[in-house]
Amino acid sequence: MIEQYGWSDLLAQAFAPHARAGLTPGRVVVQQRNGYRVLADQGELRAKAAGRLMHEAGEAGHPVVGDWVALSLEPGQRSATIHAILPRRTAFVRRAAHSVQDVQVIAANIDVAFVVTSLNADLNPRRIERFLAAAWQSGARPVLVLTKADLSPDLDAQRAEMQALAADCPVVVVSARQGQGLDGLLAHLAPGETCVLIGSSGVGKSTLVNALLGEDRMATEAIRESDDQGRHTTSHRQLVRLPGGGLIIDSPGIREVGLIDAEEGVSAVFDDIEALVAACRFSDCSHGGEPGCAVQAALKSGALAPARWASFQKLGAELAAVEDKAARLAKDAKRRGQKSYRSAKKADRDAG
Ligand SMILES: Nc1nc2c(ncn2[C@@H]2O[C@H](COP(=O)(O)OP(=O)(O)OP(=O)(O)O)[C@@H](O)[C@H]2O)c(=O)[nH]1
Ligand SMILES: [Mg+2]
Ligand SMILES: [Zn+2]
Repeated sequence: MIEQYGWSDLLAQAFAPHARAGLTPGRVVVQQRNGYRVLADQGELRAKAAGRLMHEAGEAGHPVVGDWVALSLEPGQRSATIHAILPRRTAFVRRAAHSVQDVQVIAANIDVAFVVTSLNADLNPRRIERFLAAAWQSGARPVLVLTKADLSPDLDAQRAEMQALAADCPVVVVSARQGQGLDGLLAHLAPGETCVLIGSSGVGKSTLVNALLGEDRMATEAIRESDDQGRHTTSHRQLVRLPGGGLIIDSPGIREVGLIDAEEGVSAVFDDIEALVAACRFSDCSHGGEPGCAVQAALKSGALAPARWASFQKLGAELAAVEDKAARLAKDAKRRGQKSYRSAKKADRDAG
C-alpha cells in the first residue's frame, strides 16, 4: 500500500531505527485543524501527533501533508499516534503568520511544484515570480501552469509573456473545463512522484485535481464576479493518488507575500546539514576531502544520506541562479527606468 504513495528503499533505510522500536511507517495525506489522516499499510488512519513532537519542535517540526512518519497503532481502532518525522527530502515553506522567525511547512517531500495561475484575468508577473522563486527554494522542480485557457483573451501573447518570465521552467497551458492540456501536465509527474499545487484562491487548483482524477472529489466554487477573487474554498491540504500513479497535493489558495526568503527556506529544510557545515574545521571548507570535514565524516558514517547531501547542493546552485536572475531583472528595470526618464527629458526639450 505505502509503495503506491512513494515509499522507497531509501525511506526504508531511514526508517530502520523506528521499525526496530516497533513503529509503523505511514504518509500524512490530510492535515486538519484537529488532526491528521495517514496512509499506512493498514489503510487510511486517523492520527494525532504525540505531545512530545508538538512541544519540542518549532512549527517547522510539526507533521505536514507529504511527510513520512513513524506511527504507533491503537489495537483494533483505526487511529494512530505520530511519534517521529523522517527527514524531509524537500519542503515548501513560508513564514509562520504569528512570528518572523518561525517557518511553516506547507508540504513535504515534493518532487514537482505546480505554480498555478489563471488566464481569465490580467496576469501578475511579480506574483508569479515570487511563487516560482519559492518553488525553486522548496527543492522541487517548478512548472508554471496556466489554467482556464478557454477564458484567455489572447492565449499566444499570454503564453509568450509567461514563458519569458519563467525562463528555464516549463510552462503548461490547461483548461480543466475542456479537458485540454492534462496529458502535457502529467508528463511532468512520474508514477510515485509527488506534486503540489500552489497559487492564489480561485485559479482552479481543485478543479484541476478533479479533472485529473476524473471525478468531483474536491470542492470547488465560482470566483467573485466583482473582482475575480477566489473564495478560499479549499480549507485544508490533501494528498490524493491519480489514476496514472502520480500523487498530487491540493492546497488552499495562498498569497505570495510571506513566502520565505531564500536563506531561511534552506535553513528550515536542511538545518541538520547546516549544523554539519558549521562543524567543519575550516570555515571555507569545500567538503571535498579537506581534513576535519564534518560533512564527509557524516557521509562516511552513514549519518548523512548521499541523496540528501546532493539535493542540498543542488538547491544551493538553483537558489544562486534565482538570486542572480532577480538581481539582473532589478538592474534591467532600473536601466529601462533611466532610459525612459532620459527619453522623456529629451521629448521635453524637443517640445520646448
Ligand atoms: N472556464 C473555466 N473555469 C474554470 C476552469 N478551472 C476552474 N474554473 C472555475 O474557477 C472557479 C474556481 O475554481 P477552484 O478549483 O475552486 O479554485 P481553487 O484554486 O481550488 O480555489 P481555492 O480552493 O479557493 O484556493 C470555479 O468556478 C471553477 O469552475 C477552467 O479550466 N475553465
Ligand atoms: Mg481549491
Ligand atoms: Zn567540510
